[in-house]
Amino acid sequence: MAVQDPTNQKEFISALAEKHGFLACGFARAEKLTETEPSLLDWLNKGYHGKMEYMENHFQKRLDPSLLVEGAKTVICFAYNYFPAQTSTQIKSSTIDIRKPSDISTVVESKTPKIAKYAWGDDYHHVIKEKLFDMMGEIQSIIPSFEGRAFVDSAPVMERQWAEKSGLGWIGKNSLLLRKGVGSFFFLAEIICNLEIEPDRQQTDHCGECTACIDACPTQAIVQPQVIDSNRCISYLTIEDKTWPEAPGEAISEWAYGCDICQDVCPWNRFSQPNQEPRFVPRDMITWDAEQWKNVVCEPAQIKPQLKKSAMQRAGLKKLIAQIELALNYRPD
Ligand code: B12
Ligand code: SF4
Ligand code: SF4
Repeated sequence: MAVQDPTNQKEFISALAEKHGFLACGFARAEKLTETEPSLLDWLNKGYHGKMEYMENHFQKRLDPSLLVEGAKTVICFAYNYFPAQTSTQIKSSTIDIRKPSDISTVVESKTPKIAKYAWGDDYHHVIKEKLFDMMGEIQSIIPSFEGRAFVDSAPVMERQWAEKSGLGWIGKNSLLLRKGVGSFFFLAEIICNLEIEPDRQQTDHCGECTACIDACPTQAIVQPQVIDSNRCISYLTIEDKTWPEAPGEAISEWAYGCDICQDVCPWNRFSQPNQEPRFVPRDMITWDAEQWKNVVCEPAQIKPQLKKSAMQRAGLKKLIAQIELALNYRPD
């Protein structure tokens, strides 16, 4: 059968990815990430993972896909756009320069608590997992010997390293995967499988002399190019650190959940195009004014319908409300 020819398998899977709305798909050989081992160890030893203890687990599995999926030969990497249409309309219809730290957010969410764009719609874990499962079914029906597992932010997989290896883009100084002509507002996902498929070529780095993300980070969390100290990162504090903010909390920014600053300022994100995913249509709260947010602080139950199927549930209601209150009280120097 024609699809058993390696080149055709690649074309077939790439076409499936396109059909399911992925903006890109790339292939890497499922070998151990030997060159990443010392820097991962260093990152953990410095405590840059903060209280995310799960990052300390499965050290070898994190580096070696064959320990995660028996018989793994190829890591198929996917990128799925989440850049919201609202924001892009604002950019295109005005004189905003998204290389400046606060511009996108200023227009869309002026004086209101900010929420990272990745969380404006339904939880991506569910949306993308569903697509990966559908694709695996379709692959198996054409290639019966296919065996694999799907991942999206759900297991010890170094997703940006695999995406870089598979030619999807390069790891920028903000540590995120950037793609030429696209930017970084996309999720990463993988299928690790037993098919032997010709790997794609790794792309070159296109950050050049730019340091916009490092300069704009309000908490100096990008301690050196590509290295994030989570303890300082607003995204970590507002999503992952269950003990933050300690009462009485001190406002550090207007971000109530996540942080997009090191992406908003990146010149490559000028190329961002609105996503086409119906389930990523933003919740109403994205357009709430300060009064509506203040009402939520008084009556937290009001926000519950907005959190249905949302990734924001990860923070927990109590933490989220505390962060909304802090963000409302934030006064820049
Ligand atoms: C833990 C985690 C976080 C943590 C830590 C961030 C980080 N950069 O690691 C926190 C909570 C802070 C976080 C925040 C965000 N995250 Co996050 N996160 C993850 C997760 C689950 C694991 C990442 C990981 O393995 N980190 C561990 C460290 C060791 O990895 P590393 O950064 O690659 O570390 C390398 C460097 O430090 C370097 N290094 C170390 N020392 C040295 C020295 C030198 C000289 C050099 C050159 C390099 C170097 O080597 C290390 C190993 O390769 C991934 C999903 C996944 N499974 O991959 C999502 C993921 C990276 N996150 C994602 C997103 C969207 C975000 C946010 C944008 C969300 C938001 N808007 O708030 C922010 C962005 C913050 C930022 N600038 O990174 C997306 C990124 C998509 C993309 N286009 O890249 C991912 C891939 C999830 C997904 N499936 O889409 N995240
Ligand atoms: S997400 Fe925000 S706080 Fe974290 S590194 Fe980027 S700009 Fe800094
Ligand atoms: S802002 Fe500049 S340095 Fe940072 S990731 Fe984008 S291009 Fe690279």
